[in-house]
Amino acid sequence: MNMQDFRLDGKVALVTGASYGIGFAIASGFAAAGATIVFNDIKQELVDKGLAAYKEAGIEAHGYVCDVTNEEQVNNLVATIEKEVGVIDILVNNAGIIKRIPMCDMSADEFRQVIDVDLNAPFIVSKAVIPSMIKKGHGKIINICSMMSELGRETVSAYAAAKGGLKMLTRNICSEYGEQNIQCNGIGPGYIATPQTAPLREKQADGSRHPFDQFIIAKTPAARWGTPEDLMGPAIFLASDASNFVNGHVLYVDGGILAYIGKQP
Ligand code: NAP
Ligand code: GCO
Repeated sequence: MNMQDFRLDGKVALVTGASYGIGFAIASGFAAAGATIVFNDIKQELVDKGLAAYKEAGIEAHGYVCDVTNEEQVNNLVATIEKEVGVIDILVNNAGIIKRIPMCDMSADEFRQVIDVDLNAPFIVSKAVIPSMIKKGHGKIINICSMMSELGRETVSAYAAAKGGLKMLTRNICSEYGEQNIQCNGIGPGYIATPQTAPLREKQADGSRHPFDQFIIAKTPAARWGTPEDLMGPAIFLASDASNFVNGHVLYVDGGILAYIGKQP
């Protein structure tokens, strides 16, 4: 076993929607392992914020504005990265949104928006990077899935449909391109403290914990929310040569939620 296999030196990694949150942490972990970091976000203002945050962390990242649901923008992004930075060795489909609305109150348009960002976009971005990965002879794609790739919950019908679909897209990319030495795996984060989940952790007027916050602590054997940094090690593993025979797998990083039936009465 060569510990160098866990390193990412000389690799170019694109992490989508990585100005902050989970994407930022994963990209920072990749940088610590030696990779060159490229990220995009949907607005210039966010890209600027991201660039400043990477700089503060001592990382020289390349940031671009790109809406991952727009195929033309994505193709231009990938062509620009290849010209300005190099061929993408590692793609992390991280950009995502959630709408917490009971299904019968949700419009078809709102449902489609979630599917568009959380499922169609990983298809579009993966499709844009795979041809160059094939030419280069290797590639790593990591799709950021969810507990909702396995479980349902009130109010998240579109998100669960998209993340369940993303798990199957992961297996399909593995099936189609495994022979070309492309490994496509997923990471299924548990409940992670980021802006996306901030409304679920808001303190009550009397200063007590939000009931959802209490529910998650009780459902998680680790008895805490995850942090974006909890995802760094698993992401580095799946991006590195140490995982070259791991393909089509979803690695759940959830403090044990999926293993646990819940506290006995
Ligand atoms: P976040 O804090 O909301 O960050 C997501 C990023 O994606 C934001 O910068 C967002 O920009 C960007 N984005 C959204 N739509 C985009 C588009 N069309 N094109 C480009 N960028 C876009 O979310 P997070 O909590 O870090 O989550 C990251 C990923 O992990 C998501 O796929 C999420 O579903 C998944 N996840 C999160 C958790 C959790 O507990 N937090 C758990 C499991 C899975 P804006 O700020 O403009 O929206
Ligand atoms: C929710 C949460 C989840 C998490 C995460 C769980 O409303 O239930 O936001 O969807 O963000 O995806 O893995």
